[in-house]
Amino acid sequence: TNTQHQYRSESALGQNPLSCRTLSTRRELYERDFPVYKQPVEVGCFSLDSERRFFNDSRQMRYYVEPDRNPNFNLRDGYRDRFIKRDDSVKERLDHILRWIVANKSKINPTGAAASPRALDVDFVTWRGHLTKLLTTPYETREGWLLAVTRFRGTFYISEVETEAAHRERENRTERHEEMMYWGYKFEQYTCADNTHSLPDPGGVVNTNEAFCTVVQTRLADHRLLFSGEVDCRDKDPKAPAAPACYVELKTSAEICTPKQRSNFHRFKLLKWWAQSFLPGVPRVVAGFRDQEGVVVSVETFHISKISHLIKNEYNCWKPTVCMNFCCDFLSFVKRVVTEDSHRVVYLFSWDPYKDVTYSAHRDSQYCFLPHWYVEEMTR
Ligand code: 0WD
Ligand code: CA
Repeated sequence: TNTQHQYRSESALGQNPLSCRTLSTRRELYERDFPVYKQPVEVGCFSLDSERRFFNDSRQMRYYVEPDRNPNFNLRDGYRDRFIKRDDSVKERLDHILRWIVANKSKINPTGAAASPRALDVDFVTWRGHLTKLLTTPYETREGWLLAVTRFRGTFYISEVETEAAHRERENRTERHEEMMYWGYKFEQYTCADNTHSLPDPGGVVNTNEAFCTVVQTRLADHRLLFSGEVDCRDKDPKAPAAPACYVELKTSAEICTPKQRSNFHRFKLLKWWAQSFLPGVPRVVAGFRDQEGVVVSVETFHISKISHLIKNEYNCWKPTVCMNFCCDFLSFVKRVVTEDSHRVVYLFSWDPYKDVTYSAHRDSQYCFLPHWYVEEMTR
């Protein structure tokens, strides 16, 4: 088995195993045993208010109120007159996570590590959403990605850069697409209350600046990870298990009417839903299925631990082990490539569907993303 393992890890490194300049994303290369992925532990949280201001607390936490199985929620309500949309041309990069780290340094460093040359006791800091993209890469056929990596005091920071294609897509969205992006947030408003005793307020304003984010620590094989992800709401029962097990992810999706639609839902949607919630240890997704007019006609709960069974009957379907092994090998690749430790250097990893992952290095460029306030705070 050792020989086999070596064979696999070498063939994943492009045509010439000695050069190690590229990383293959072919699924077959990642079909091995599921890697160690430790139960994610919540080490903190933060909130972004209606003006996108950071708070080192859970003030934006919301509470799940189970809707009717067939609720007839109108997701188009309020789009014109009760919607404040976050400015998505503002690139926040890792800033909110870095603010959380500065405010909570003692929580992630073992006591007495102050004198150690390593500022943080983790290998990688990133957004959960960036890891989701890595997990789904072996199955992605449409959208590529660009991930900027800086090694600073021994820790690798990973921050996404918008691709040309994603930029064009964002600037040329149709009115229909703009409105459909609102539907997911409107569903949250129908199913979330501001506190444990209150009810959802569908008559209120939807403001997408507001967010509650969890910060979790875990380990994938020998990679120690610290990442943050936005959480929609939590179980309002005070006896519910501790975070992240009490969290609920909310989704909307087109209603399923044909076997073909069901198959596509299993093959593409459930992959994204599984990857996103499995990473931080969020155990369930509540899905609102909507018709063409944006009316939620049914609601269903999906347990993340059961999704891999649901998809087993699908021909040529995605496999959780391929997702996790690819992510693991990508992080190992980053550790091998990103050798210079400097906040002024960015290694840009680039991937397009049906291609290998490649990289380039940039000093003092537009890609630098660690803010001065962070570098200063972590250097003294
Ligand atoms: O490129 C990105 N994805 C960036 C995200 C760049 C810089 C910042 N962010 C941050 C924001 O601060 C936001 O609060 O994204 C945070 C969410 O991070 P995440 O949890 O890692 O992102 P992801 O898992 O992709 O998305 C979770 C939710 C989405 O819910 P659905 O159910 O649609 O997956 O976060 C929202 C969205 O509601 N969301 C975002 N919010 C603000 N900015 C963004 C974004 N760029 N992308 C998704
Ligand atoms: Ca959601």
